[in-house]
Amino acid sequence: MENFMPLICAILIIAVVVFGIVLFLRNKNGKNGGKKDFYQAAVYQKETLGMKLRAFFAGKTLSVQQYAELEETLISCDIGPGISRDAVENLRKKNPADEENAIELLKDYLKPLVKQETFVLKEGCLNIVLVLGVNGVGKTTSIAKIANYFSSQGKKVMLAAGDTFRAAATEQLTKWAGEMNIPIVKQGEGADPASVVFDAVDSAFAKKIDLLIVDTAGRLHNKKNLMEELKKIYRIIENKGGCERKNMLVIDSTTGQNAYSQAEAFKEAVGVDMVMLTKYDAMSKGGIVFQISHRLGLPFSFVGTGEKRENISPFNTEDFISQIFK
Ligand SMILES: Nc1nc2c(ncn2[C@@H]2O[C@H](COP(=O)(O)OP(=O)(O)OP(=O)(O)O)[C@@H](O)[C@H]2O)c(=O)[nH]1
Ligand SMILES: [Mg+2]
Repeated sequence: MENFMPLICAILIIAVVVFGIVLFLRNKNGKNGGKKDFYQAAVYQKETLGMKLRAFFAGKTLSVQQYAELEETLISCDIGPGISRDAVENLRKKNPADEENAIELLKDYLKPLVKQETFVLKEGCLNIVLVLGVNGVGKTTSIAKIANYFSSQGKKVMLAAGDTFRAAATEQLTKWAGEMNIPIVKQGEGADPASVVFDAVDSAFAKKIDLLIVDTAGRLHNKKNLMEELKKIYRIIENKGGCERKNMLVIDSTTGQNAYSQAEAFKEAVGVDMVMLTKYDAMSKGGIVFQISHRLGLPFSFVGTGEKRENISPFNTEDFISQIFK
């Protein structure tokens, strides 16, 4: 037995080292090999702005230093340096009695910065919504949600598969259309999206559709290509008519500062008339909404709160503010 002791010790040491390496790699990459799924990500960000602020105040009246820290806290929630500075300056002047009072004052200050605009269909004519957004934000899913929202109100809805860059994109939209039993206009992978949209608008007029929703690619070979393609699609919609045309930008609420740059880029390229905020389920982030709405002047129209087609509501600023300060 004694002869085997060094061997047993060596095996034990190797086992401990291998176990340690495996644990380290799992922690570093996450269980899915680096891909954090949405709900995992949500767990990491469970703390709402309200919770952060209550912990921060904890019964104190604030010193100059603490007002500066409060500003940092707001910035860390993606509310942006300019808005955060002004909000804290306003709060300092009002000299809140306690943390709940401070939170109410902050809410009152921030509420008017977020524009809400309900999207209402014009009656008896063709409304066209062109859906914009970078890849993965939830464009295709949001299209299914909006389609379901209006078709369950008895409106005639049609989809256009304008993302011809990925084969799976058209398949995904076709699946949604099939489930909802609504028509879709599509062509093969690699087809010219402008041509898909051209056909779709003609077909929508012929079928007396109330709402045509156009899916677009979120990524092409580069950003310039994407924006040029969107401009081309936009021009077709503009030329062919429709009584109401809206460019709807989709923003993922789990994204921070980058979402602002996305909004700026799409606004500059083709204009943005309304925004849909997605993945707002189980999430408390979304501070970027203040910057997008206030600095770029864009109104929010819908909020997506899950992966099912029923998971959509008209955006409501009051609810949004209550949610993030919960
Ligand atoms: N939890 C949650 N997931 C969502 C929501 N909206 C979309 N998703 C999910 O986000 C992922 C990407 O959604 P897509 O609709 O394919 O996004 P996309 O913008 O069309 O992506 P590309 O076509 O690649 O540009 C999918 O797994 C959706 O189920 C939402 O409101 N909540
Ligand atoms: Mg898509």
